[in-house]
Amino acid sequence: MNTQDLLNIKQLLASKKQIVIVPHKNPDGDAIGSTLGLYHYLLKGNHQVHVISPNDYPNFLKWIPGEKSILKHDTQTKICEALIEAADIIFTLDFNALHRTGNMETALAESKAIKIMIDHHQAPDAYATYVFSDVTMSSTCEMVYHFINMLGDANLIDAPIATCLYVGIMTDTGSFRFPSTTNKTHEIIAQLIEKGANNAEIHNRVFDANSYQSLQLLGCALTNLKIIPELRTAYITLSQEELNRYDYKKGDTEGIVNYGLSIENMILAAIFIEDKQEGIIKISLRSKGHFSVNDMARAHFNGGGHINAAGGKSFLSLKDTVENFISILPKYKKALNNE
Ligand SMILES: [Mn+2]
Repeated sequence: MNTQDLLNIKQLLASKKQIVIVPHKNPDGDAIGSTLGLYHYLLKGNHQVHVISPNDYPNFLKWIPGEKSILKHDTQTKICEALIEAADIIFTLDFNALHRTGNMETALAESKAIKIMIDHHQAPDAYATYVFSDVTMSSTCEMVYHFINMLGDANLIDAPIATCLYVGIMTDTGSFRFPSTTNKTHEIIAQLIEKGANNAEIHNRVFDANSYQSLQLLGCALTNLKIIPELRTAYITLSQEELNRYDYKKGDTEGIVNYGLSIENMILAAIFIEDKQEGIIKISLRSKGHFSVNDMARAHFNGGGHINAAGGKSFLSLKDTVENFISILPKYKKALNNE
């Protein structure tokens, strides 16, 4: 984002505006944290601000300051579409292609509002007037921190904003351990604690929110885990029947894919989750080092993401999806063994 863009945005925000902030569908900690962090900041500018999520999000995020004000497009479609149509400015956070908002795509595309993208995924689409895109950033929350700073408003960051931004940096960096975590990330985290983010409490609220059933589901996933040692790959499957058996709730499978990578020598981990309602297999891919699951997801699984974390989907059955995955792995043998 260049100086002229920043000046324009500053000018734009100098008078009262109707603003809508949108995260991607199935929002995670970074999507909810960044939209709410920006929400609290913009409210200080006397604007009318609404966060509109395409759909619901996991319970472990349902305590973040301002969370109760989030509107959900899938259940509150009319009011959400009216707000989108009336908006002067629409911020899109933690995604860079409008189809990532599911059924909100058309309303967003048709809106005449000035669009501002803040995002750290690869290959942004060209729908926004102003684009703050940086794939080296740990999280969109880290970028919102920079955005507020670049507008000269670091002094406006208070405890609610700090708490929101802390959540997304923490969840997108695997609690500050992924390679995207830099010294700058830690400096920002130090600032956020200084401004009032209660780090110990935030970790407890996000990570110690398991239900008995969700731990049983984790047990089932770990029982299903398979490894292919010569291809340094681990994968997990969860069928719809298994999800039902353990009373699956949104968020219960969050992070399970990472267990595969915790096995010695593994470079690639995948989880395949059957979703009978949508008629797809949801796929999450994780990797270590230079092996790009973003490339793999784009080439084979209708998805994408980052080098070490990506997602996709398959329209085959669960069994056929796994067979397909196993059949393409040998192509990557050299890359997997070079790590
Ligand atoms: Mn993110």
